[in-house]
Amino acid sequence: MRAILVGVQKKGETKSEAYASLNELAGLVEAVNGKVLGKILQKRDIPDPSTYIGRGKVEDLNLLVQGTKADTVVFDDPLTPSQVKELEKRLRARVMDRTDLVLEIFTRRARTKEAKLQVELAKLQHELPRLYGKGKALSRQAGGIGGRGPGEQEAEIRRRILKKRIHKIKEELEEVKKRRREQRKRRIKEVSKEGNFIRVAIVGYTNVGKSTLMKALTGRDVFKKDMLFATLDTTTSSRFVYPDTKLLFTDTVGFINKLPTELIEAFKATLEEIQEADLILHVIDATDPKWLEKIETVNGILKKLNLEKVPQILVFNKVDRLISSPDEVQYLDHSMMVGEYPNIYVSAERKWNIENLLRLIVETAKREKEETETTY
Ligand SMILES: Nc1nc2c(ncn2[C@@H]2O[C@H](COP(=O)(O)OP(=O)(O)OP(=O)(O)O)[C@@H](O)[C@H]2O)c(=O)[nH]1
Ligand SMILES: [Mg+2]
Repeated sequence: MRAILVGVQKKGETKSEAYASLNELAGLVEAVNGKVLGKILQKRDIPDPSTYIGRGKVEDLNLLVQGTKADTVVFDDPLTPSQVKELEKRLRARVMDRTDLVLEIFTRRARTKEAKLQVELAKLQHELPRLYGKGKALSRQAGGIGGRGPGEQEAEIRRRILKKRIHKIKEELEEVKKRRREQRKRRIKEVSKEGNFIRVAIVGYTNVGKSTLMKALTGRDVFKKDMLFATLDTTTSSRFVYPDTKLLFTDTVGFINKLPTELIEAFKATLEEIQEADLILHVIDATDPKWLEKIETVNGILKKLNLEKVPQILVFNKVDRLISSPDEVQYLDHSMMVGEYPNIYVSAERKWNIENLLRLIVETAKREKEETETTY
């Protein structure tokens, strides 16, 4: 993919915010091994109904596309099917939006049956409403006037097929959910025999080091890589902190800004695991200048999943890039204090401060438990 990126700076948005979003989009293009050849940003409050950006900007874009021999133009915001069609005609290149790109990455990364089903569901649910506009366009092409043209009939057939498949996948995912629930029940029954247990979900923006932290905490080698959305599957692993207290950790898929709703919906089966967690380890890349915005994005998605009430610990990771030894952690303390949750600095890769994190988890979970017990 040789891509040009297009973003729009909307009302109430600063130029640097709009550029940050475009830079992230560039990361998504690289995640499918694409190359970014140029970026265009337009200041605009209301999108043009037929081309999203203004007509003049489309001309600039066209020159850039032809000049760089780009084959794809990626828009940072959702486009309507007719906008895609119009833009493709004018630019003579493939046009896609952020959602298409994220779906593409997820499709490539999905390995297990469950992940594949969830991604397929998200794609179908993304496509379904788009078929409505398409039918009319196809009819006009075929010369149909009024009523239901041949294009619309074709779209209707496709819609019916999609709906059937969606239904089938949902049924299969229900089965998966049931199996997972039973697995969890069995697991909990097993561990409760051994004493106390605390369920901890590792959550955060993509590429912050969740899987690496999982490995540092439990020794379980889960797939980790310097790429967006390395993890699509939920894995649980455990570790004893005291002879009678076991921590159960769950590694999850990474979040991202403007994560398509279809994907959030589709991944609910996997993310159900977080629902039952006593505690969320919200992992943050301490070296990322945009860490505060990313905390907000993650919290926004947690809210959509009805998880905003689960207590958190904010884990600032990758501090080995900021300091040269774990002893210097004290110099970092309190500079990043945010909100009501406890904070801690760690390096998952170098295993710095992991023992303190374990202590903090136990303390926080205990305190939360006491608080809920006194409230009722
Ligand atoms: N320097 C440094 N790099 C780290 C640390 N923790 C993780 N990384 C690196 O960050 C990259 C992402 O790590 P992952 O553990 O895959 O991140 P993730 O949050 O699971 O990512 P997704 O599953 O893609 O959402 C990898 O290249 C890791 O080696 C750390 O403490 N220090
Ligand atoms: Mg991961």
